[in-house]
Amino acid sequence: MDDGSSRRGGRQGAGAFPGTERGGGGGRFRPPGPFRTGFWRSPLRGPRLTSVLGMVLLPGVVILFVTGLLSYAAYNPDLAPVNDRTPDKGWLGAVLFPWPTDPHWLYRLTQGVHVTLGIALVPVLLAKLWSVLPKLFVWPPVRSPAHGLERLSLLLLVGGGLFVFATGVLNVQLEYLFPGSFYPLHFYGSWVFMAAFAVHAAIRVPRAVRALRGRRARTEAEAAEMAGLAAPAPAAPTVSRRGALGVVGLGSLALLGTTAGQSIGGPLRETALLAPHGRDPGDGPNGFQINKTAAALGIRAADIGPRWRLTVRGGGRESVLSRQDLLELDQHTADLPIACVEGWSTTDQRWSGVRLADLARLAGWEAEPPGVFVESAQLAGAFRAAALRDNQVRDPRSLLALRVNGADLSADHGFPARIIVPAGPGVHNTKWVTRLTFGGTS
Ligand SMILES: Nc1nc2c(c(=O)[nH]1)N[C@H]1C(S)=C(S)[C@@H](COP(=O)(O)O)O[C@H]1N2
Ligand SMILES: [Mo]
Repeated sequence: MDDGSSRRGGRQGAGAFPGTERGGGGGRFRPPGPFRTGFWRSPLRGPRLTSVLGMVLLPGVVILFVTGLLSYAAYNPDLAPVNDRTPDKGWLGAVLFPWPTDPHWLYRLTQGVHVTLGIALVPVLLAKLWSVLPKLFVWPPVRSPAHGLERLSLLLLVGGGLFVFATGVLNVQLEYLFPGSFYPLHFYGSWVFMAAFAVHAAIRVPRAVRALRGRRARTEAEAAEMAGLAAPAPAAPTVSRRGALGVVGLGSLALLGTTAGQSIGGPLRETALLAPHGRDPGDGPNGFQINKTAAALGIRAADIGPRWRLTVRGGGRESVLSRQDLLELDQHTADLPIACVEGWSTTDQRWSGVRLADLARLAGWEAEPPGVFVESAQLAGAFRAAALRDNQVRDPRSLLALRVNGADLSADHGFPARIIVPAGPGVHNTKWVTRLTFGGTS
C-alpha cells in the first residue's frame, strides 16, 4: 500500500546500475527527444502502477481470448466457405468444435461478455501502454541480438494489443469498415497478440507480484528493468497514483455502464448509449433490435411480395412453397433471442413457423437430417447465405419462422420467412430466406 517499493526500486536501479540507464551509452551522441533520460517525467510511472494495471489485464485478456475463440467456433466455419472468413487457418483451426444448441442463450452470454469486457478494458489497456511508454524509447534501440528479439516481442505485444482492440471496437461501432476482412484480421491478430502476451506474462507476472508486495527485485537486471519504468527526474505530482488508477477505473466503469445494457436488455437497453444501432427499436410485436433493414440490403418489395417462393431441396425431393403453403404445415413455437457478434442481443422473442427438421423431411431426409445451406433474396453481402450444422437442424426449436410475438414478421425482421436457431450467433438467423439445401453447401 505504501510508495516505498517503487521509490526503492527506482533508487536502486538508477544508483546501483548506472550503465543500464536509458540514454546512457557513451554520451557522444545525444539521442532525439523521447529517447533521452529525463524526457519522461511523470512521477506516476513505476513498477507499481504497471503491475496493478497488468494484473487487471491478465485475467481480462484471457477471458477475451477464450470467448473470442468460442465466438469463432460458434460460426461453424468448417461447414462451408460461406461461413468462413479465415480460409487459411491451418492448425489454428484445431480450436474448433461443434457448437451446441443448449442453453439457448449461450452465444448471448459468451459474445456479450467478449464485447462488453473488451470495450470496458480499453482504458486499462491505454493506461498500461502509457505506463510503459518510456520502454518503447530506449537508446540505442537495439543493443544485441537478444535485446533485438526482446524489442520485437514488445512490438508484437503493444502493436498486437492495439490492433485487436481497435479492430474489435471498430467492427462493433462501424460495421463494414473492413468488409469481409474483419474476421481474418481479428483472428490472426489475436493469435499474434496472445503469443506475445503469453511470453510477456510468463516473464512479468512474478515480477509484478513482487512489486505489488513491495519486495526487492531478484536480480540486478530485474531491478534495472523496473527502474526503467520510473522517471529518473520526476516532475511534481499533480495526482496521486491511486487517483490516476481511480480515473482509469471510472472510465472502465462508465464504458461498462453504457455498453452492457445492449446485451442484458429489458429496461437496461436504455442505458446502452454506445449501442451501435440506437436504443429505440420501436413498439409492437416486431419492436426489437434490427441489424440491417431490408432497404439497407437492397431487398425489393417484389422479392418478398406475393410472388416470393421458397425452394426446399437436397434429399432427392425438391419442393417450391408459397408462404401460404408454409402456414399450412405444422406450426411450432420457440422463445429465442437474437445475439449478434457485435455484442448486442434481444431478450427471448416468441417465434413461430415450421421446424427445420420437418422441412428436411420434405426434402427427402427421414431420420437424422444433415446440415442445411440457407440462401436469401439478398443478392450480395457477407450474410446473404449461411450454413447450419446438423445439430442445429435437428433441434426442435430451430424454425423457419413466419411470425414473431403473435404477428407476421416485419420486412426488416425477414418477412416472408427467416431462420431462427437456439444458442447461435445472429448471422445464422438468415432473413428473407428463398432456398434451403439440406446436406449441401451450395
Ligand atoms: N439475409 C440476411 N440475413 C441476415 C443478415 C443479413 O445481413 N442478411 N444479418 C444477420 C445478422 S448479422 C443478425 S445479427 C441478424 C439480426 O436479425 P434482426 O435484424 O432481425 O435483429 O440477422 C441475420 N440475418
Ligand atoms: Mo449480427
